[in-house]
Amino acid sequence: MTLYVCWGLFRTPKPGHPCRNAHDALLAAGHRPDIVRARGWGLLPAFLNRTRGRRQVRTLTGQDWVPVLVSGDTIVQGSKAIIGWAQQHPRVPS
Ligand SMILES: N[C@@H](CCC(=O)N[C@@H](CS)C(=O)NCC(=O)O)C(=O)O
Repeated sequence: MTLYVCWGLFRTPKPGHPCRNAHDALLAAGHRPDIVRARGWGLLPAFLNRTRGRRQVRTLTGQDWVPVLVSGDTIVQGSKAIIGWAQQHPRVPS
């Protein structure tokens, strides 16, 4: 499972940093996603946004916004959708 985030998982005042909120929800559901930083900035022209993470986000979703979760064949874009997914898919211990 991979979570694409912007520059990191820093904490901000409420309503909180979307990437951090998504990560917290995944942890609370028992997941330990690999983190890929997209860096860059979506409002910059594409040629200035050539990090590996950002290229992958574009390829996966056709847009630049993170967080994006990839779990198997499932792609979930946006913190609220990821939080909902995490609540519905708690990790089942093996
Ligand atoms: N409503 C979105 C907002 C997400 C958001 O603000 N993402 C920022 C990073 S924290 C972003 O992708 N900004 C554009 C960019 O970094 O290119 C959500 O909750 O997921």
